[in-house]
Amino acid sequence: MTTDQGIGIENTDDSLRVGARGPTLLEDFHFREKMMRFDHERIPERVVHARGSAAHGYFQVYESMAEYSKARFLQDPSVKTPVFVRFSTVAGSRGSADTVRDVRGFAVKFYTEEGNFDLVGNNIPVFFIQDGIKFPDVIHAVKPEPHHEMPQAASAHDSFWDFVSLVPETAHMVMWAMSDRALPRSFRMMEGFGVHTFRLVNAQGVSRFVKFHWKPLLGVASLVWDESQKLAGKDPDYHRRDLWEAIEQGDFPEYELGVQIIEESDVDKLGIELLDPTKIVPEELVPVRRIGKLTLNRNPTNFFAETEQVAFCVANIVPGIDFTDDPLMQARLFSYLDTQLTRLGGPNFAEIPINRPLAPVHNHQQDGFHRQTINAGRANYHPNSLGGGCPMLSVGNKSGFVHHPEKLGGQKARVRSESFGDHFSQATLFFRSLSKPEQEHLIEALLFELGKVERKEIRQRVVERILANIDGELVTRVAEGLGLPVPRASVTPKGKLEKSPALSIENLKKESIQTRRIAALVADGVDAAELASVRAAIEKMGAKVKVIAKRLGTVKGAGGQPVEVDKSAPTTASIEYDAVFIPGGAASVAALKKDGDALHFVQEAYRHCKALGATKEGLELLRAAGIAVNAPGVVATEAGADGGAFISTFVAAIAKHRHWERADKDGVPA
Ligand code: HDD
Repeated sequence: MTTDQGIGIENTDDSLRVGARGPTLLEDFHFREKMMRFDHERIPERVVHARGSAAHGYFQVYESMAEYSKARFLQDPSVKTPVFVRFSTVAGSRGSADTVRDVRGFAVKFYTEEGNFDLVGNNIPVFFIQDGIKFPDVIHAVKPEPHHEMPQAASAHDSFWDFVSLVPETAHMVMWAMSDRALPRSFRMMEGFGVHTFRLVNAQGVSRFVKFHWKPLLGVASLVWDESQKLAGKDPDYHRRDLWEAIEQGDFPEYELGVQIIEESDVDKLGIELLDPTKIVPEELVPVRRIGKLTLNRNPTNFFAETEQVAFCVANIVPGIDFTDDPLMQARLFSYLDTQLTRLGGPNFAEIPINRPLAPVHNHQQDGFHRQTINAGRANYHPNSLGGGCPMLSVGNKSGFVHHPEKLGGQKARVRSESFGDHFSQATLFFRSLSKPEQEHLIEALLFELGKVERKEIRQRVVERILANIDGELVTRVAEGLGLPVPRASVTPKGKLEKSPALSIENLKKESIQTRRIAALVADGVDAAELASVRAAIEKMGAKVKVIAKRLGTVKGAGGQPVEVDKSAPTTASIEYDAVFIPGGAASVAALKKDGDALHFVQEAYRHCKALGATKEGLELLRAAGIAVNAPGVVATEAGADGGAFISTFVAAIAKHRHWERADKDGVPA
């Protein structure tokens, strides 16, 4: 151990003092340095997306994209481009819970040979507003209210809904934010979107419009609201832990990069304003082509140095990709650079290790707080002869960034194009594309959020001015649920599609149980052989089984053999698992039936529509919990698992993720 000056430290536990009980000496340079450093450990958190978790990995393109883009990292399938990816919530502060209802950030920094490319996206493909000049307004409205700094990490309050009710361009994103998309099961199981329309530009200078997508290979899955709220208390780090553990266990999260490429000449035919970030291009109109894969395979070494200090910037771009005139994007080009000055304390943040490009940096930038580079020589200007003209412009080797020479003309004015005027048709498309259970969840979310709004006129305005323009059933159910008069719906869907199946999570599931967590409830007397065989079969398919008992240590199997316990009941809960298994064993099940925690565990899992499996006496625990053993997603067999269809049926039930069709779930308490 040394001081910051490299001087060896022989004692760091006692300050330097006069006599064993006397005062501390000012001379104690080690104490002063240690305390000074501690006193200044905090930096301002991000003004949005303060809470995040990140991982290292790499990106590989499947085949050369030279036809569309000259970006070097999109040319050669054998090249692995290093990446750093940060996932985040938007509204909460650094210490808030992971599972709140919110948009999730999905920011990817590609360290390409040609410099850094940052794709700073979200898990929702549209945004609340059309012009970045309104960003401070929407964020002020959604963040805790200024007079009492409440509520934390939640949109269920007056100022957010006041804003929504007065700004109809929020309608589409509000539908997404109230849907299950805002409650991801895991960062590994959510889509990502670049949101804006970008350009891809090839070596011939031909530009095409592009929308970027991230498609998780594990499929898309969400939590339910009751579960999310409980998780926020039981494990506020639920998503962070999930990402960390998956990578530690070698279950590397993977996402395919998708592109929707649109020829400039096809824009009019498409009939969608590509510069409006409140609009999607439905995948049914322009298919998503999967062009490469992102793999996250290494956890950060130090949270602060990497996850906290990483600075993403929409303006970090490489030749072959370019911006558009989307007014939200244009504002972002400024904001991300600017915000780091306060957050990272000066203009040299690109020199922090996590932000440094792998590509060499040569320019005349100099000085400023925290400068690391030691510029050599006398010439810190261009052009110069004293430095031999260095650094040379990137002209000869064609690697210099040349902005796409878009032709522009017009009058200077603060105006919004009429083509940005349709605020509701895609909100309607989104709602109508959801499955019935997803629609139910969305309605329940609105009843929760608006139910928390104190001012009646705000609730009424949201219903009348926003929801009434989206869907008749939606506005009726919400108005009735809030005890408000039902306004007449006035819905005029304009798009080419009635529905876009790609918008429904139900269509984005993967028939796999890979990385799912299954709880096995046991007590002394458990049928250990049965537990072991079911566990082995499930784990062979990539899921993880955790044995849960009242206490840590071991329980006695029916034949006397010890069974290792992974988690004690007080330290865990059903909400941390995707499914529950109750093995037989008369004494074990008799004990569980008398155990309130065990009954609550299965009832809660049932209410959250998770798969439940039980064999032999295990069925009695279900019955004691008031659960029908033939309910959807309940896989129960009086016989043992061996030789029967139990395993395959249970695995299929887990792969379905949730069994929304359980009509009687309200009859089971939890
Ligand atoms: Fe933003 C952070 C995503 C609109 C201004 N934003 C931030 C992060 C993500 C996004 C993922 C966290 C990056 C990280 O992990 O460090 N933001 C989006 C998306 C938007 C969007 C997908 C709409 C398409 N943002 C947006 C606008 C503005 C900003 C319109 C301002 C004009 N965003 C910021 C910021 C942040 C930020 C204030 C805070 C911390 C940071 O940049 O580094 O500059």
